[in-house]
Amino acid sequence: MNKFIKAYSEDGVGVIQLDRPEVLNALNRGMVEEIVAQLESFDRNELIRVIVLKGNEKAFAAGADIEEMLEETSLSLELLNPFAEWDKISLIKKPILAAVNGFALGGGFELALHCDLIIASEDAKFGFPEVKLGVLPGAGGTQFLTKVMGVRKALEWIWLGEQMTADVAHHYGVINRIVAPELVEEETMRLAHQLAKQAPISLRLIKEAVHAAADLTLLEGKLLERKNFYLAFSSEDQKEGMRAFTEKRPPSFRGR
Ligand code: DAK
Repeated sequence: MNKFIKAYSEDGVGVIQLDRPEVLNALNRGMVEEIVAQLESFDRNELIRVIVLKGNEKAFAAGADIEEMLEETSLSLELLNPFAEWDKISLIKKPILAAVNGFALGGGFELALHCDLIIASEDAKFGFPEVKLGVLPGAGGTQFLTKVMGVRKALEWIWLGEQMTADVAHHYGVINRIVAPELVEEETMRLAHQLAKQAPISLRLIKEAVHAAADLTLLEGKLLERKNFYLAFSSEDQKEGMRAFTEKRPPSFRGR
């Protein structure tokens, strides 16, 4: 039984709602464990094709739980290695969409950056306030933001610890879409259902190849893409997609 999240599914879309509204969805260890376990469960579930992560109207997540962090020591972190849990998010093969209303700060921003697409409200606020707490982003923030914005802009935002508006985040390619606050969930689900109709194997092979582009040389990336291209040809969905085209009907993909 989950204590810090709610999870449900809707026509092939698995939804995870962060649910600690009294602390703006501050991420404690238990909540991160529940999120990761639920992501892995959706990833294994053949009926789920796309995953949505959302918060509430005030916050996606206002960072890691500061009360909990206060108790940490270098040794407790080294021994527990809580970041290993976060690494599991990067291993999820299905598309993950973040629906962001309000604050996505610190670990909350990092959680959104672990997602493949980010849909945000006009009044969403993104940022890394860690510098004001005497630490630094630890769940990949310095790496994710730098890969998207470049060194100078990432340094400016992470050093100053200021909150970025949705417009600025959109300008730098940090988020995909901006919509009115009351439409964030609707637009995210619309996009999720649209993706859920695509060939699931294509989606996962594309996700792997596109994410790899950030780390590989052009030649290495092209070789990975090619391997995935060959792999797609052993799926029933490839036959179905191409046959449907020649028969002038919409394809019906089964993820096989
Ligand atoms: N932790 C704990 N409680 C929090 C919280 C947080 N991060 N953010 C908000 N709250 C609580 C507030 O204390 C307040 O509780 P009560 O006073 O009502 O008991 C309640 O949520 C409502 O917050 P505010 O009253 O402050 O609401 P406002 O609208 O006035 O302000 C705010 C919203 C987002 C600007 C403000 O709450 C704020 O500055 N929050 C803290 C932002 C922040 O510094 N976040 C932490 C960044 S460091 C790790 C993985 C990841 C990380 C670290 C370790 N491991 C795996 C080990 C990540 C680190 C971070 O995220």
